[in-house]
Amino acid sequence: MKLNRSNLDKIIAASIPNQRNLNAQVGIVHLGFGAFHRAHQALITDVTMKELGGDWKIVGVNNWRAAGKPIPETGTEQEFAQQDNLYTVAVGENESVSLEVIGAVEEVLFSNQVEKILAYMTSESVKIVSLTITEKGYCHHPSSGRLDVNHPLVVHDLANIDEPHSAIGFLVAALKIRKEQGITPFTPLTCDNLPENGHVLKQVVLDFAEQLEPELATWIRDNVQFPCSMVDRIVPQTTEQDIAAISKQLGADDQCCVSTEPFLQWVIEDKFNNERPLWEQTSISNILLTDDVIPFENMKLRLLNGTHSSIAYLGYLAGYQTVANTIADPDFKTFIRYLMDKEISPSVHVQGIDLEAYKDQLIERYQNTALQHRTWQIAMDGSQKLPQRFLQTIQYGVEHNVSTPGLALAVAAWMKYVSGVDERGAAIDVRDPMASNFFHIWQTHAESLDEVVSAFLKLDTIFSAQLASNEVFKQQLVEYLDQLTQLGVKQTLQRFMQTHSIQIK
Ligand code: NAI
Ligand code: CS2
Repeated sequence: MKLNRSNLDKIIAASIPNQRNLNAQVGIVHLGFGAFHRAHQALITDVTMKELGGDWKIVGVNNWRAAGKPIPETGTEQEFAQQDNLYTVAVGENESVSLEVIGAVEEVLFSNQVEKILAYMTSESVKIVSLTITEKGYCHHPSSGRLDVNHPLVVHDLANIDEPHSAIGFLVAALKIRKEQGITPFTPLTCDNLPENGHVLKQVVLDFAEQLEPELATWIRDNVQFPCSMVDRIVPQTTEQDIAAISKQLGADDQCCVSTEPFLQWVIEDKFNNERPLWEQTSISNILLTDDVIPFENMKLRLLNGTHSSIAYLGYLAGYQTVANTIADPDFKTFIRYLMDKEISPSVHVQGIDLEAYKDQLIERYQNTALQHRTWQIAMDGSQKLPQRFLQTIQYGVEHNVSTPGLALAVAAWMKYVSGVDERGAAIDVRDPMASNFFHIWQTHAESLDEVVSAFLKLDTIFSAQLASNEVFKQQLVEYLDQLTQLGVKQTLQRFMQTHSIQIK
């Protein structure tokens, strides 16, 4: 039996949509209709319509062209259509899994269906265009936050604004039409893991518009709000095993399901051009509208994502395939908690949060065996992630006399990881827009780790000038890279904890 509208009444193993969300009108376009959006914003909006009503159905767009993937013959977009745009969110905690069938989606489009996408994005009924396009989707330089005007997608879209390939191109093309037709702008709402994500999105949109049509840039600057938001829910890429297990539990075939954890959090800057769903008035807790998201972003990007990436690089190199497997190793669990307590927490200043309880909960979340969250998946796109996950915390430490050798070890593990060879000599499938740069560095300087580190520190889209010229940081990188190469991860961690008198828990 297929999951679709005609079979909904046969589904007994899950909560199912009601007529309010099934029959609502479109109010949101989402660019980057991936696993996270389906388990977080789309689910929250689904509950909002179920409980409070409102026309907030979602049109999802998968920017496969921008992602460098061929347009698939089959895949999410077509399989959504075959399921009447219904899908299941499986919420798992260790042995227990509960299912929610989501009815918030109107349709899912390929990114080459430009006319249809722009028709939705320029419709007065669409009040929000949200994004989860991955850090690399912003076509920006992570160290400066400015648009990379030489990015192939940006070059294409500036010359073909009526046929955009990038998410930024789609946003500017749609805002241009809304300006010309006197239609109130939508609110671009970024839900990506970037510090001050709304400010980053505004900057790259303005940089793009300035290149295209300066008066459009002025109009956007004066009329369009770009709220920041902090988003949190661990949502691994869906595997074939997930699809089989969820379909079996559901009692219907669902090719578009996702698996996630019970925890979710969404902190949103209350700065919208237009109406929005009343997400914070639903039965879902941990949704906050506020004037200042940045302290919450710093807390999450540094304490969760900083330790997530540490687990990813150190865990993968040590041979651990998942977060849960890695954190089950006492050496790793102790090191990760040390990072949280001694190196990252001093840079986190957020009101109204019990940070000790938050960190305890993070460790529990990592231990959740219901999620097969691969270290390989988290390890991807490090060139876009390192600044906000490691480097800004290290920079804070330099400025505030907080020693961060553990984070330097994590950066060294990243450098080792992107060499493309693990400590057993096996090849690593490195996914990163700058992967070729990293391979070139290792091929050119493999004889001298000092030269490898110096070459990496010259990558100014990743490392700020201050950090690149910090001799203590550089020496730490050379020392740990040498230890990782000579001793492997486990012994390096054990030596680190002996040196710093850290008791294994
Ligand atoms: P995913 O791989 O399932 O989906 C990524 C989406 O981004 C796809 O629709 C893809 O077409 C699009 N995309 C990829 N590269 C692009 C580009 N260069 N330009 C435009 N679109 C592009 O990944 P998932 O899990 O949905 O995560 C997406 C983002 O959501 C993450 O990068 C992160 O910023 C944020 N996020 C993810 C969480 C998670 O646990 N998965 C949790 C919190 C935030
Ligand atoms: C992960 C994040 O893949 C990654 O980089 O660290 O997607 C992480 O799962 C989320 O930020 C959790 O909210």
